[in-house]
Amino acid sequence: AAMYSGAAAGPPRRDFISVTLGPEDAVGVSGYNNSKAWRRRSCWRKWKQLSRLQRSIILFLFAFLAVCGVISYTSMGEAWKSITNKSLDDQRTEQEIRRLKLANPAVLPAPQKADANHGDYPELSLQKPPKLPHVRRGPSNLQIKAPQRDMRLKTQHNTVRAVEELVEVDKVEKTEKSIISWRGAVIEPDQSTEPPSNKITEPEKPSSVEAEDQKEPVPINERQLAVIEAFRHAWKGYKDFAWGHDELKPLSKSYSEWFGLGLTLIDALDTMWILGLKEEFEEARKWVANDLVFDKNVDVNLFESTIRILGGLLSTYHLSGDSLFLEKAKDIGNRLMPAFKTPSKIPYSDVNIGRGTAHPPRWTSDSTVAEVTSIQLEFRELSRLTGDEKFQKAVDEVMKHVHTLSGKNDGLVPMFINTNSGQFTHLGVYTLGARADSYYEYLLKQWIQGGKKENGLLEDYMRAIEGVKKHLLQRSEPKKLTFVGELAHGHFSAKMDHLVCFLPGTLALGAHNGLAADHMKLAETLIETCYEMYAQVETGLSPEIVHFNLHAQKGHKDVEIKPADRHNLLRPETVESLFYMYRFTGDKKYQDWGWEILQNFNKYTRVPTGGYTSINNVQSPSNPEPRDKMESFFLGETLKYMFLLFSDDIDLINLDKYIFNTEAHPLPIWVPA
Ligand code: DMJ
Repeated sequence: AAMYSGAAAGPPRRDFISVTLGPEDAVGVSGYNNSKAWRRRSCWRKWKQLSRLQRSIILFLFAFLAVCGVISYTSMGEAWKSITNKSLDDQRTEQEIRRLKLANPAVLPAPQKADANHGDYPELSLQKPPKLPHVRRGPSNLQIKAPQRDMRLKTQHNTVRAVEELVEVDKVEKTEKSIISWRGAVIEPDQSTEPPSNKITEPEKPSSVEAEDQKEPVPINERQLAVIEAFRHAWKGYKDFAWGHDELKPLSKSYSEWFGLGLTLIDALDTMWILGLKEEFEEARKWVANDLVFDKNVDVNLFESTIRILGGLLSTYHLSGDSLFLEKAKDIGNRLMPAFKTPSKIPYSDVNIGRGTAHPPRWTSDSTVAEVTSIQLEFRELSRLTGDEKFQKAVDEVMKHVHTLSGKNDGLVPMFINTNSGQFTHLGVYTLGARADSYYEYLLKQWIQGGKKENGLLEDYMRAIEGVKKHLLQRSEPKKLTFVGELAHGHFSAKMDHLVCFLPGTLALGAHNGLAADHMKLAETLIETCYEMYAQVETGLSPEIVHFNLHAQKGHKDVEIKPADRHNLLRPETVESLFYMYRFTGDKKYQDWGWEILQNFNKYTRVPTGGYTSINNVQSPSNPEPRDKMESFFLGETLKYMFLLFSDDIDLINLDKYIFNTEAHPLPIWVPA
């Protein structure tokens, strides 16, 4: 404005009137009293002083500004409206998030925790699903991701984005959930469509000792107490009348000798350990320490002394950890070795453990097939414990030799083998009973003992079971019980030894170890038959041998008994199989059947003054004709399997850690290197 002052000196021009307003303004400033009337008047005067052109321009400018104002008002109103609506939406979204959070509280951790431990929650589960073998199924996987979801909600101010992320996370979770169930369907072994017979599983590591130690002890139940009572009663008879001798004669209150090695006492050692009979065990241990001497001029049967004495000492060593039993096992093992000095390396049946000489029975140079092929578990274990491979070498050679022999019928073996030629003799007769039984049992059990690697053994076992199915299975009348008969030169005989009742248990053990599922089916059928061999008899006790009726006859049951076969020796095979069946199926009927059998032993074979006795006539409840002998396997096997059958503790001799020898002595399954 000061620049224009010089211009005011020229001719007066209306355009410069505004410049002359300065003094007025100055006056006005000095006399400023903020009066509205004064300002109105002054403005109007000034307006009047403007030219028409000036007034038109100003009016035009005002009109233009007014139009602009209206336009911008409209667009700002829209913007405002949208802002207002958006915040309402946001409020709803937050409610939705809260609702979602509450709907799934189990998988969401406490929010503070998520914030506080931001770094503790791994990112990987969202990005990378874990690899298949380590998949933890179901909620545990979701638990790992849940904190991220919550964390994001807490740390994001933009709720819209939070919702987007929530949807994304849910999508990932849904995908992962379905992946998990899909994986489950594929990897579940029981849903496998692969034929189980082709499945040779990797060696399983037995569960750790520490895990067992941490376990709560499972209390002993009523039925187990009844077994303990029965054992004590049997032991009382042995202690009172047969201490240190082979077998109790409970009626004559005396004893019988077979090898003169305290057979019952050694056979019963691990049973006492398992039943928790500490006092009795300690007393028996003292006898072993002070009185058990193998340096004796006595002939022993290789098989019987291996399964009862060597097997009993080895298992007691494993259970108790007491090296006394290992020393004794080494001693008897060494003394039995001369049996293998034969032209064929198929061992002789008898050994003089004092002289170190061996020989076949007087009437033949044959050995029994079951005998020479059922000493392997024990000798192999002795090698493992002593580091001396001679024991294992000797018995492995027998198995390898038998594996290659001709004379088998679809895996079924004859009953005799010659110690000179090494060939089977008496060809053409096939049974799963006496003289062949434990050959089949030990094929499977050696395979398991050695960590399921010796495929020759498995091959022979699988082939033999096919042979049983093809040649020896028939169904009886009227109950259509499946039984295992015998084959003699092409003729089927409906005869079945009680000894064959080991088979359901062995089949079940094989199925448990990954073999064909139809083996388990067969086991279930056969154990029913074995039970009927007791249930259909007047005393509820099985005879030594039964014949099954193949044709229905009025008034006849499935089971027929010949006078020469109606004795019962307190044998274990049926209770043994009941034990396996109960362990693998959990079906209580097997326990109930075993309970019936125990009660019938108590009713017909218990001798009041101590001990139990074999009987001559299972068909006569009024006079079962006691035989006056308690076999060592009644304490070594029958009562042990009863006790285990009634137990619900699968770690009481865990079948994935131990393998029972044919005299019920548990030996460890070798842990794979
Ligand atoms: C036991 O010595 C063994 O179980 C053997 O395998 C067969 N005979 C008796 C029991 O019956």
